[in-house]
Amino acid sequence: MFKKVLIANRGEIALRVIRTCREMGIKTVAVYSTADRDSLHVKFADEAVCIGKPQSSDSYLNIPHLMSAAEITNADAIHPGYGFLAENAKFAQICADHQIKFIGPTPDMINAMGDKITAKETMIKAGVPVVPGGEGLLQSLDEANGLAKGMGYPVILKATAGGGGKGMRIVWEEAEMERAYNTAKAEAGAAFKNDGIYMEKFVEEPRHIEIQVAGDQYGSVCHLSERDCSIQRRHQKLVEESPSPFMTDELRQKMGDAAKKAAGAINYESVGTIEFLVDKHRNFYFMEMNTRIQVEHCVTEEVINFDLIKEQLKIAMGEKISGKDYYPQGHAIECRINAEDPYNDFRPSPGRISVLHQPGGHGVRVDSHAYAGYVIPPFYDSMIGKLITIARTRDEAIGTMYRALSEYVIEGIKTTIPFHLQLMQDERFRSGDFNTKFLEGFVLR
Ligand code: MV4
Repeated sequence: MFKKVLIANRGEIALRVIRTCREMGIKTVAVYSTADRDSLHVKFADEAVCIGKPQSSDSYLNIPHLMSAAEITNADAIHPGYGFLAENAKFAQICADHQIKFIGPTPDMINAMGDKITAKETMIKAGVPVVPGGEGLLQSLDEANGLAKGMGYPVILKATAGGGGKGMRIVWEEAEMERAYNTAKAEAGAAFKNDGIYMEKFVEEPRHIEIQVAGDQYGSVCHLSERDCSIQRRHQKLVEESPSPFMTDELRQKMGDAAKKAAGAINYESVGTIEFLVDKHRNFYFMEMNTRIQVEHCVTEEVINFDLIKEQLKIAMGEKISGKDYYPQGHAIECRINAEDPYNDFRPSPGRISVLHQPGGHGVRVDSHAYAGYVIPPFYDSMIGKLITIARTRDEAIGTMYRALSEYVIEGIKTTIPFHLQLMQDERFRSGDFNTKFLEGFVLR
């Protein structure tokens, strides 16, 4: 049993972890940069340690500072949240070397999924469907041209060290290949210090549907159904929901089985997510695995009535999972409330929240670290909260969301609320007929 957990993160996820720890009788240590002195996670934790200057590299990404904070507070575990060091195998290893439990998978598991070609090879061996493509790294432009001719255009070039859309290039015809090959390689090299790229057939107008999984230290894995994350803009998710409006019982069974095979192939420990591309014929393909708790975990919590952070802590403490799968009851939708101007290309809008009224009532959950008077610093991501609604049906969850959004008052900064209000009234969104290209044609009025 953990006595004290240090949360190596900030914002709503730090608060989210503190909440569950308090419910479980576990003491918490918040860490904060000088820009986050007045943040709620600092106020709500049992202890708080300043770990440096505002820049993430001086604070939330600074491993020596974090380890010192854990040592002086005598923490026996570290929760990394999402982002920052959550998928950093070196950090997980350093925690292990200091007899501090990293609340997440082992460094080996992080590495196995961090390199996309390795992950794909592991999935092929495990019998998980992957997008057809070349085997391994591309060695030359000639090889790329030959491979693309063989499978037919369009194709996509991806960085093996990438993920989340960084360093990707879609190639529609051979004339574009040389440029795409060179820029993808250069971008990957600059962003990840690894310029390895690989090729896949480009799946057109796919949905992004991911399966939540959990595995324990004894080899059991289960799935906790899906989330539809197709409403994205420049690889930033804006809305997530569970169940997916595109899901059928048969597809859920197949994708759930594939997700368990994927996690089982690396003996996965902790909660994690298998991301799939799903085409219009309901063919699905492994895309990547997220070896962390995700922003959108709340929609799953609401439809399976289950605290995923508690589960993650219990697994880290060596508890067994039941091994049974979980299926959604009702429908949950999450809107990300960002300090961004949706009328101005979603430009960040940091600053002071002068007036705040958060919605409540039946079927409404707000996960946010915002309060009236809080100053959103410009140094970190712009998400200031998540609004989640839960109802019996998708239509009702959308209705509750529209009502809750219209009660939400945030003054002093621009937010994504007007975008979500329009989306909830959009006929195509309401019909469930959308894919990852949906927002390209969406005009805010
Ligand atoms: C693809 C694809 C189509 N075909 N791979 C984007 C993020 C990264 N994880 C992989 N991504 C994609 N990979 C093949 N073979 C389309 C995307 C993609 C995408 C995927 C999910 C959600 C939004 C997206 C937006 C653009 C492209």
